[in-house]
Amino acid sequence: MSDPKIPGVRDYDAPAGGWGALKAVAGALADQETVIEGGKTLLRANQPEGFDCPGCAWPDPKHTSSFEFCENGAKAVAWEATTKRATPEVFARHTVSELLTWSDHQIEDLGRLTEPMAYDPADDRYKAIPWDEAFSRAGAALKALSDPNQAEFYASGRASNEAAFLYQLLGRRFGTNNFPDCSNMCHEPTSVGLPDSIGLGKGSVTLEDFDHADLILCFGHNPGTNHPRMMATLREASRRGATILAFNPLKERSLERFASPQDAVEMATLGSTPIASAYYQVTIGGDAMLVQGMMKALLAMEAQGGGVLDHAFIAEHTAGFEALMAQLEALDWSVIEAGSGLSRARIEEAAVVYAKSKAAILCYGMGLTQHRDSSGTVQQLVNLLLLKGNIGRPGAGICPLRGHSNVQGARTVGVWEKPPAALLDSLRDVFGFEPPRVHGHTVVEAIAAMEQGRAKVFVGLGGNFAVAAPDPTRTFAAMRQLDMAVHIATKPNRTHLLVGKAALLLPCLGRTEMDMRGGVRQSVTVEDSMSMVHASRGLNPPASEHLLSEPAIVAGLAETVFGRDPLIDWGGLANDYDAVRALIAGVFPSAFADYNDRVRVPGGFRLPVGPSDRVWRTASGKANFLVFDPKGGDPRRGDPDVLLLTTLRSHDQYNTTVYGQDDRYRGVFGRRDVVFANPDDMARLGLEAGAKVDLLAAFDDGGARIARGFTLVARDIPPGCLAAYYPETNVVIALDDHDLRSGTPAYKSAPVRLRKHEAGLN
Ligand SMILES: Nc1nc2c(c(=O)[nH]1)N[C@H]1C(S)=C(S)[C@@H](COP(=O)(O)OP(=O)(O)OC[C@H]3O[C@@H](n4cnc5c(=O)[nH]c(N)nc54)[C@H](O)[C@@H]3O)O[C@H]1N2
Ligand SMILES: Nc1nc2c(c(=O)[nH]1)N[C@H]1C(S)=C(S)[C@@H](COP(=O)(O)OP(=O)(O)OC[C@H]3O[C@@H](n4cnc5c(=O)[nH]c(N)nc54)[C@H](O)[C@@H]3O)O[C@H]1N2
Ligand SMILES: [Mo]
Repeated sequence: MSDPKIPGVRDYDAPAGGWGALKAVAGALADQETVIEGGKTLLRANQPEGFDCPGCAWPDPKHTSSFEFCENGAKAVAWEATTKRATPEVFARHTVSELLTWSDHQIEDLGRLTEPMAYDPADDRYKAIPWDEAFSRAGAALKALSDPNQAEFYASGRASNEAAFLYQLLGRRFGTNNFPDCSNMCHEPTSVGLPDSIGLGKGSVTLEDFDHADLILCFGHNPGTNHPRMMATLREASRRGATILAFNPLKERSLERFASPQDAVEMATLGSTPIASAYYQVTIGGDAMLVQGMMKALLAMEAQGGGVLDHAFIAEHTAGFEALMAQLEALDWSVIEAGSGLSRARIEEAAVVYAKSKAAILCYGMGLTQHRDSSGTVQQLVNLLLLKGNIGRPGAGICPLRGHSNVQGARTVGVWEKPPAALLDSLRDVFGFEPPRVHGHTVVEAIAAMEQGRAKVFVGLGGNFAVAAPDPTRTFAAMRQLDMAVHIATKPNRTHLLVGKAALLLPCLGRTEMDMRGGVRQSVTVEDSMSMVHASRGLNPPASEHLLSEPAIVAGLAETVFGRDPLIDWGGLANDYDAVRALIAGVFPSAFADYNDRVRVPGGFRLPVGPSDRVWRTASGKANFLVFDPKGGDPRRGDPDVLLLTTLRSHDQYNTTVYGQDDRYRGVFGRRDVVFANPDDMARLGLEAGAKVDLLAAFDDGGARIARGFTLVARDIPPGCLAAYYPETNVVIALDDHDLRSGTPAYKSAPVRLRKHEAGLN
């Protein structure tokens, strides 16, 4: 349906994967000048003796001996293992103000940071300083605070368990639980919603379960781009005869058809494997209604013929079934149809497929978690599974697709602004200090604190905080208020350039690089989406001789802040990650007992996951059916001219890292300034395909939050819905528009108005 007259936009007919994917890998390696080293490096990703791929948190297959091809893993590795360098000489040539005029791609494409640097306001440039001076400046800024809660310790999800554990220890020893982390923008509704339902904020399935499922439900995720190794699993399942259903407002190619680059026949014959057998284009934010509709249909089927629900499971393992039944009975189909954007007949059709299945897995991503009532929506997904006993048996369960490769592990080892009391008690007992008990800030709360001057020092362990967050108008200004920002990073990005009174860039090793500490080649460990913990060892020589590992940088900061710490031997820990793991085992004895031994077994080990064994650590001791109780209200406020914008990743980006300008599977090439819209909406609003439009935040009294100059592209997307790329459109996401329970910004349902682009305002 794309208009051929729009430059760079066309229909993409090929399946996901295939030759396009192979060509793209070659291109990524050449562009980053990593052809030879990168090629070798790639062969070591997700191998028993290699490094954990920084691309995503999908688990490794059992047989890690054969190289598993993944286009976007290759891009992530090439981007890190590049030969480009952002040296002090490069920073001498450009002021920070000048760099701020560059695109996100250009800033990061400067390459790897090579030396610690400090911002010099007199000259508006970052300049090299020695490590000891960097540590003492950072330490002095922290020590100057009158209250430890004036510091924010942000973490992105790439840091290893060892780095993340030391980081939370640093923050808590300092006296705060202010650990805003990328999880707050990502799967926080999973961490908040699932514990009330099943007693643990993590997925219940293992990779083996996918071999036994006869039905896989895919809600709000785009695996061909964001979890490409999952495509091998979905393809296997499809070939074996399992049914796959897709629930997504956009027709994502990888959920339709996939050609495996590993399959010689498929590649030679240009064949492909169909993935989803039916596609449900739910309206943006309509999933909770859709799932309630499916459950209502199941109850009706049960009432008619029976044999649909798992009554034995419900009786033995669950609570709240009657309340849910009563609520669903009272719920009118007209409300369900309006809320989901799907007809009763189609919802019943999906329910019939589910009713007939023997073992079902439900997967979900950001399309579910980034709305105003996402924690409650996640609980509806669980309800659907519980009705048929689909948690805690082979081939069945819930599968949240985590984002960053170690975001789940960082949370497990304590990067959590709302730490459970047991964690704090354990830290107290192991280390002999009293950790702070008051809960800390989420990302959104941290920005508000910075804005109001309640937070004065920001430390970032990776990530691109300000660009990932909503509302750059407020967030960028908040960064500039800081007394000190300390960025531990591999590459420069826009957040580093939003300087306040002082800023430091501390360059670190990446996953692909050899980490020599105390004369020993160290391994770190990570946890994937399915609670498997395994070791990761880089093999490349470091990008610069001045780089330090993340654990060493965190320990260096701690030594400066605490001086000779009688309780924690920071320097010793920085040189011996076995010793860090021994402490993790001490703090979490039931999960990490014999950590060092178990992680040396190839393939690692699985952390205890209660729901997998039908152990429910909830208040009722059962898995709870929970009634949907939305708090967010209608984001459109009943105004028919307000559309809901969902913000997406292209195929050529990793979050805020934009590798290139193509989004191959959506048929967009050489540009990112497009907005996909429903043709009827376009006609109704008097806008034509190819028109340049502005997206105005709908309920912005100040009228300042406008994303300007996007080209309108007609797409098969439900009425009232728009889609465009993140982070270019973050300007229209309000900071206060988030899931009330988890604080996760409503990045996937921003209320906006469209208008013809006002020339001259670009
Ligand atoms: N190559 C690559 N890999 C990545 C990342 C990356 O940027 N690039 N990012 C990593 C991170 S941190 C994360 S969190 C994951 C993200 O992985 P995904 O969860 O796949 O991320 P998104 O691109 O945000 O896509 C969300 C999908 O949800 C759909 N969607 C939007 N709104 C709705 C809705 O209301 N309902 C439903 N049912 N669907 C909806 C969109 O059409 C899209 O297909 O990937 C990780 N892996
Ligand atoms: N509109 C909109 N906004 C979103 C989203 C959305 O879907 N829509 N998604 C949200 C989600 S799910 C997430 S997770 C966040 C992502 O938020 P972040 O995790 O903060 O962002 P990234 O873009 O992943 O961070 C990239 C930077 O990490 C640094 N880096 C890379 N590797 C390493 C490493 O090994 N060590 C260290 N120390 N630094 C490293 C580099 O400097 C790079 O510039 O964005 C959120 N924002
Ligand atoms: Mo994420």
